[in-house]
Amino acid sequence: MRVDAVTLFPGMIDAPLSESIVGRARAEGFLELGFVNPRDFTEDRHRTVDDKPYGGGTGMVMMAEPVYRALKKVRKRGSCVVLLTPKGRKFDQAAAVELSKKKHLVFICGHYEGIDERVTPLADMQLSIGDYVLTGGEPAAVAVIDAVTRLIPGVLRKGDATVNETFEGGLLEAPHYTRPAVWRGKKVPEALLSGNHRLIAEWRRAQAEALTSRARPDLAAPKKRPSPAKAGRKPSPRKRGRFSGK
Ligand code: 6GU
Repeated sequence: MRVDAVTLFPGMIDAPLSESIVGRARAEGFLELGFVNPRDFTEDRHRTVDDKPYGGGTGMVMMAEPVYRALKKVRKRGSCVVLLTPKGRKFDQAAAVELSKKKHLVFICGHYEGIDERVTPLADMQLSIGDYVLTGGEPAAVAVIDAVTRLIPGVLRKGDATVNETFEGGLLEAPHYTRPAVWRGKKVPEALLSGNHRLIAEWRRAQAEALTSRARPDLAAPKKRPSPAKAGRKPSPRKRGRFSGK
């Protein structure tokens, strides 16, 4: 797969994606990652890429023309252009699977307060990695490219399997353990030491279900609309999840 990133800060993407499994995928040619910098498509002496927002307000806005020219340089027929923005559709495993089937992805990374709105129609899709604000789209591009790369056939070796993992089948993964069998008085669950593969599979399934309903009730519950009688009521405390501050 070919991926290009339109970014003012290529190092923010290149460096983290040079390590570990994605670094190896690049070295072995499963992923070709390129960068194009809007600053290289400016014509003024200061190589200006941003300007003050019309209508006033804080921060700077990335200018449309340098981004447009950078995109034009890398976009081909069949490219899928993804704009990274907190206003986008929430990135999840299903989106990663969808993107992993494309031949060429182009990520546009905004910085400062965002990009001139007139470039948004150039994108086929807008993605956000969650409900929080980053300094720019680059860390989001890293997350998305990482999640997509590991789905490219051949990138993961046997033993790094993508089956039975978290979010496949809508469940979190059962906990993992490795040697020693007793560590500082804490034992590995009996079922995992049994050597009985059916028992182990059943234990993992039960753990995954229990963990998911505790930690992520939103994943566990088949999406149900509240009955009219319950509408507007708070969920019972137990259903609010383990990271809800309780
Ligand atoms: Cl894609 N960009 C920025 N700037 N912030 C984000 C984001 C993207 N996703 C979540 N927060």
